[in-house]
Amino acid sequence: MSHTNLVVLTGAGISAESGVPTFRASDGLWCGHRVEDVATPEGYAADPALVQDFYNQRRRQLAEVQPNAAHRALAELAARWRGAFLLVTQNVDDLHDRAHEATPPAAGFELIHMHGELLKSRCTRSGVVMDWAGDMAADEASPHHPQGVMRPHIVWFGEMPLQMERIERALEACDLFVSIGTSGAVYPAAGFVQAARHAGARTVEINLEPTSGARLFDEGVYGPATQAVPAFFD
Ligand code: BJW
Repeated sequence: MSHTNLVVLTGAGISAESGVPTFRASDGLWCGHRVEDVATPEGYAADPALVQDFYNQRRRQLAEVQPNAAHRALAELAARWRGAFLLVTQNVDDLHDRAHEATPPAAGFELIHMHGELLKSRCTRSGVVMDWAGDMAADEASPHHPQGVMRPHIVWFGEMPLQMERIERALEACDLFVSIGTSGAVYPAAGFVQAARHAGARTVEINLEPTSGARLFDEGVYGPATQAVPAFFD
């Protein structure tokens, strides 16, 4: 490929074949919960124990899943890519991290978890982020601030996604943008394709099926990520 500035956006579809559930199920529930009850600051304020339990359970599930061929194909690409490569994931799992640990990337690669990370927690007062060290209680005291508690390091609805300035800079400079396994239902990630188009990038959607925003992409590659991603980057 003759491109040098690559931005890849991934969503739940890339981890689906590893056994991590996607978000937008037909029954409107996500792991049996209404999204407003567990993924909003209001839901957390109303019932912190329910929200901590939900995330504790999902953290435990992570131990049972492994990166799949799509994560590995991106890690192999990052090892051989001679340019800037920003991988922005909306996923809070650590499957990209594990794939890149197994196949270290070349210089110029960066991974951003724009919606946070399941295996981290954050002090509500100081903002200090810590590695998760076992199940968290509803009122887990923060070691960083006398009035702080440790909450999940997750970007809930209505909160600002992480490292947006860095992502916007990369989109302004990119010449290839590839969106993998995301429905494009959640902003600001759903708007990245327009920013990439504005920069003059070639834009590609890889997904199980065309999404409602498919017309915004120059190309679509449809099929399970474990087959479509390695084939596209081969
Ligand atoms: C496969 C596959 C296989 C399956 N192979 N493919 C009205 C209009 C516009 C915006 C808003 C609005 N009202 C509110 C907003 C803003 C809001 C928003 O977008 N809401 C929408 C619902 C409309 N956004 C926010 O609040 C965000 N913050 C924000 O906007 O701040 C202000 C701001 C302003 C200006 C600049 C910047 C910021 C925060 C969003 C936080 C999202 N958080 C969540 C929860 C994380 C917590 C957790 O995990 O516990 O993040 S929501 C959930 O959705 C999660 C995901 O990262 C995110 C995206 O989902 P994703 O990954 O696309 O998954 P699915 O399930 O939707 O799709 C999977 C796809 O894979 C499907 O297409 C399948 O076909 C495919 N697939 N198997 C390939 N094997």
